[in-house]
Amino acid sequence: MDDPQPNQWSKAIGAYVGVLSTLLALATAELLALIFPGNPSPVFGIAGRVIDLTPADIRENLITVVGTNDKLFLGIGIVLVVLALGAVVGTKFRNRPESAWTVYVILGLVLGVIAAPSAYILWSIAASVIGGLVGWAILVALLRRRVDAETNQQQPALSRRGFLLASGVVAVVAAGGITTIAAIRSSREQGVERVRSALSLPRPVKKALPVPAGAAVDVKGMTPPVTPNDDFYRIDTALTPPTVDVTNWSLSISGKVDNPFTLTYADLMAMPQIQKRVTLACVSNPVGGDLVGNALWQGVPLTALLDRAGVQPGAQQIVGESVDGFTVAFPLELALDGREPLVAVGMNDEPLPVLHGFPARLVVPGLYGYVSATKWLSKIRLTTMAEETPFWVQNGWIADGRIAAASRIDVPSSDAEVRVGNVVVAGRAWHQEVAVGAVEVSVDSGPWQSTKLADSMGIDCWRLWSWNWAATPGQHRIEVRMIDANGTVQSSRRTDPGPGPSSGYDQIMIDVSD
Ligand SMILES: Nc1nc2c(c(=O)[nH]1)N[C@H]1C(S)=C(S)[C@@H](COP(=O)(O)O)O[C@H]1N2
Ligand SMILES: [Mo]
Repeated sequence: MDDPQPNQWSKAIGAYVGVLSTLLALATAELLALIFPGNPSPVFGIAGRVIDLTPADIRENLITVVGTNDKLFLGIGIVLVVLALGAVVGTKFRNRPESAWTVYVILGLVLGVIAAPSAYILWSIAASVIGGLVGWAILVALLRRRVDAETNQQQPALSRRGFLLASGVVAVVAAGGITTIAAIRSSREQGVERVRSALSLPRPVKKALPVPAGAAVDVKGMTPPVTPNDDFYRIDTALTPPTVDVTNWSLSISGKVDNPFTLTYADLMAMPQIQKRVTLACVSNPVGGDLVGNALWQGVPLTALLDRAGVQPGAQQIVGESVDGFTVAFPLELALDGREPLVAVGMNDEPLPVLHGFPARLVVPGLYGYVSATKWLSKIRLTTMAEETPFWVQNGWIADGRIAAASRIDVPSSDAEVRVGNVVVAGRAWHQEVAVGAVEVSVDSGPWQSTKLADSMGIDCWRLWSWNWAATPGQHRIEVRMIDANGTVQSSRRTDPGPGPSSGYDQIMIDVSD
């Protein structure tokens, strides 16, 4: 085989150096982002915009998508795109790297603007442009050319050895920088976790009733009445959960109020707190899905904050904004109809876990998370409907976020080995606002049969149910449906989530052996 053409070699070297230069540019910008106000990370910022701008046809799955480790792939994808751009720039400018500076500055500017968290655009631009200039300096240092005095021809300023050595050093520095960034990020997370675990919740002025012993269904594999924090589903747009320093955190109440005010964490902790057990659900939960959890929340009643602020007559909705700029909104009247929304600081007798919104979040009984449950809460605003459209509604989800009637089968799981005879079928049902009236099951499209409801934990919570099935050999299909306290049967129309909640009966297929 012949040697590759010299020109192809120089292209490959240009691409390689271009990749190295953008890797170091990104590492520099990310490192600066850790120090700069607002922590304007280019990679996480761009990922946030990608999530915001995802087109309508994939929008339906958006909430669940960002709830999984697809976020990691999004981050890696963004880095790869930037490195690919670097390869192109390195190839194009391999013989005149000095003049590439405009490209690096423009790329830095564009990235900085796109990635900017709302209030920190200048810091974001500064981080990306400085990163870009460092990348350019690397390109120049490695690809610089000089004119040979004897032949009067251009040739690389670095010897082959010098080039290998220098590019090796750059690669090591970039790898070291990225490791450092990861280490700083994780130590920040641990720092917040240390602060959080040292905190304790004040004694509530009103405690929730204890969970009745009969609220559980005692069968192997069945969901407990209250979801432990580690098992509670997590859905949000945050690539990494915001790490909030409680000594600097504050919560402001503003907009159409007479007396806008701001609370520190200490202020909030000093206010009378109550406990409430509430089932939180995600609108993108498919039929039979797991994006629902029941916890004991502790916090300050939202109405206490509204009373202190003095809501003006023109106010129509409550907007909750997080430290990372995510917003939800729900009608003011739903906060005032007695359902007792909370600014929650505690979850199952612990300070709110970081993943679930530390230091404070909104919890509004009966409303889906996407319209109500702002985690890492920093601002509450009273506005008119026209003034502000919340995040998920901008993304096509319906504005009415009341939780629909739903039921599901938890056991047996579809892959369970089931023998002929008595089999316990059990699950959960919920219809906050109205309450569960009855749960029925049907085997192989046979008649609907009543199940036994476990004790209620209150209308804001799901209710467990169970049914003794005399299982016969063969394959069977079991369906479940809920009838609410008003006698309304849950909708049987099968729909997927988006732009509203899913509907239809959950079912399992079971193979029963002799
Ligand atoms: N800051 C912030 N809060 C948020 C979200 C988010 O993306 N960012 N997602 C909401 C959605 S869609 C749901 S269903 C709930 C989920 O809360 P959890 O993760 O504690 O279960 O949080 C809500 N609060
Ligand atoms: Mo959600």
